[in-house]
Amino acid sequence: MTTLTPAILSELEKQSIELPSWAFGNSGTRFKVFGTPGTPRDPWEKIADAAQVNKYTALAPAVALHIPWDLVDSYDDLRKHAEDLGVALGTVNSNTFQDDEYKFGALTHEDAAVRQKAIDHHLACIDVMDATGSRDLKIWLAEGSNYPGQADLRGRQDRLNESLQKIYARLGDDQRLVLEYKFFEPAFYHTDVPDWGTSYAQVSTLGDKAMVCLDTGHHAPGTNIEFIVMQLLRLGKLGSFDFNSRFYADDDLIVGAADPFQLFRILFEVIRGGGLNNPDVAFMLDQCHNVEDKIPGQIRSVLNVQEMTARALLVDKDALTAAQKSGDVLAANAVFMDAFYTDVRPELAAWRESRGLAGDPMAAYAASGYQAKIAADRVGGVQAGWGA
Ligand code: PSV
Ligand code: MN
Ligand code: MN
Repeated sequence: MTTLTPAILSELEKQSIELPSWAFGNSGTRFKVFGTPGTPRDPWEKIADAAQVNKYTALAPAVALHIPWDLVDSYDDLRKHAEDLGVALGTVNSNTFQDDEYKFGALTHEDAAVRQKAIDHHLACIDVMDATGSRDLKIWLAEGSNYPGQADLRGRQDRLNESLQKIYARLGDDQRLVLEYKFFEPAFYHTDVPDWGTSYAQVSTLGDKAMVCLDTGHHAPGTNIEFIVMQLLRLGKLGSFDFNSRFYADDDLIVGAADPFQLFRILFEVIRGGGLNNPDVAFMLDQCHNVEDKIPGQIRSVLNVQEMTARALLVDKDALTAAQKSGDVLAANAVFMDAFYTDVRPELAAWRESRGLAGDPMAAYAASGYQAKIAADRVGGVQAGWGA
């Protein structure tokens, strides 16, 4: 039985998901970082590995950078290297969470000199974007406090806004700033951008080129994330996603692994709100692969997004609307669940083959020998980790 219509397949064909360069480095928890043979030693090798994901899936044509983890002498050369491998350089992520000066904040710090250092880092990131051709500067701030009374909550919001204004003013006409929120960690009492409302309040004062970034792992357990997706799309301020999944906190596990139904619900609202293949909404992964191989971990991730997008596109919208309008609760729910429970994997495999791709990208990558080759070639040097 064919369920994926030509219209659905054409939507899926346009789908693109940006990969984070740091997913290819070693990562772990604060207890242990496990290395894997063949882990990239520099940004050039991270991009080469990311290109493998695109080669087997045709889903991941761009790689996001994290500065300074991905520091190189020439971003023009890095851009050419990526293009030679069939991918582009994407979002540039700033990093103001690893310097001692930022212990009590960066863009919100009491000391103007520290704030200026953090602003200058963002301006340097925009210089990188000019060279790489990247559109988006993604800002996630590790700022906040641990104890009630420790910080002037309101003063920090005001300083944050002043700092963001200065960064925003440096953006080119075709560049954007996306502000990512996270409700806790590394600060545990308050975080300066804890939720979508704060991010929205901040970016709304900046202008049209400032949007909200929604990381699916950055909410309190039980939060209805698809509602936030709906609201931000409704407000025209959903700039990007950091996709991952989690069981407890900011676990950064493979997207769709912990809760495929949540991924389905999110993608349904993306589609409902006109966000699918909308250039204003960037789809990105933000994941770590602590115990599994990184390249197949990323292949699995983009396939999970594709699969749940296909299922969300299957929802019979006319039947759903009719049931909603007539107040038929169970019929509406049944329409929704019918789509979610449809196994689209065989059809997606056949469709991939019809486009010259492997039906099973995981198996094709495993059979390619690439993993053994990088394990043999990349001996010596320092393996890149989360943070290098
Ligand atoms: C913070 O938890 C975050 O989600 C931000 O996007 C960082 O840039 C990223 O993780 C680093 O992995
Ligand atoms: Mn993130
Ligand atoms: Mn995170």
